[in-house]
Amino acid sequence: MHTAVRLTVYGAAVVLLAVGAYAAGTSAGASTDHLRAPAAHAPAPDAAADPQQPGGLASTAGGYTLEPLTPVLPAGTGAEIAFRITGADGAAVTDFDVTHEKRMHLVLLRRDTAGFQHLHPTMSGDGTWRVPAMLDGGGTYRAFADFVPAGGAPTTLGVDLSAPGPFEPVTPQPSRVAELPGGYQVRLDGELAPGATAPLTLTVTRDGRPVTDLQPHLGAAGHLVVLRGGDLGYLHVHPEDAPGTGPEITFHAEVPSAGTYRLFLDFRHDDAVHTAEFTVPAGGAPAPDGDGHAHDEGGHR
Ligand SMILES: [Cu+2]
Repeated sequence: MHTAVRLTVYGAAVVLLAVGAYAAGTSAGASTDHLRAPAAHAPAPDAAADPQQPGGLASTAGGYTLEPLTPVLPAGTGAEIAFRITGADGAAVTDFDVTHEKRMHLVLLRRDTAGFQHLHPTMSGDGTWRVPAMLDGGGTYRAFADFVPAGGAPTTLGVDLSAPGPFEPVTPQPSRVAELPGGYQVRLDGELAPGATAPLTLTVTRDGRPVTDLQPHLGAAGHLVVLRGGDLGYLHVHPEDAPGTGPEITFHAEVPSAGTYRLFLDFRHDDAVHTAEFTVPAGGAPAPDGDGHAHDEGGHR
């Protein structure tokens, strides 16, 4: 609890510093768009009391440390990620609670948010977790370990991993409709509002028809990971009610600040896991009211 508050205050200070530096450097030509950003971040004291702050920004929190054993990985297939979670005494932790059907969830993606993977490592007796991964090119990757130490609080720690070689950076544009292999389409409805809990509804169709036989995945109808653009702050999202079978999956999401968020939905259908990704702004100018044309490209603010 104390750690979370401290991190929050520190995060707010960094944001203010960054905004101050930016304003100083561009004061002559600053547009109102840029001036709006500091206002959106103003209620930092309230946010400090909000327990739902992004995780994964630090490799150490609450006395636990994510220690990568493979800080450099080969690009392509054949990579194996290995890591340990150590406690305050430096020893590897070996006792974890099961959450969402697993003792460890590892989310991996490149720093530019390409190549999202949600993996489930296995632990050997000495507390070393290992999992094969496929890195689609070189670059800096972010790995998030999402776990609950036995009897402890849900914890998300993050580290950077590197892969040698070139890559083509992606710059995701706002997008609420994901087209997937196999004829799947997933549409995201709902708005992210800084500091407020908002329902998000994801609707799955295949070849234009609603999918009504989704299979349970990690004990739910789907699993959603939300990351803040820019720093990849990792947000916990809570699914609504009991697992359904589609076509709609509803989550409650709360984002701590204005900005652009990346959302990754894993769902299971036809005995395979599919991933749909979205890019959604929060705060700032109100979006033009959606009347079903969420995927056209007129989303400039
Ligand atoms: Cu998982």
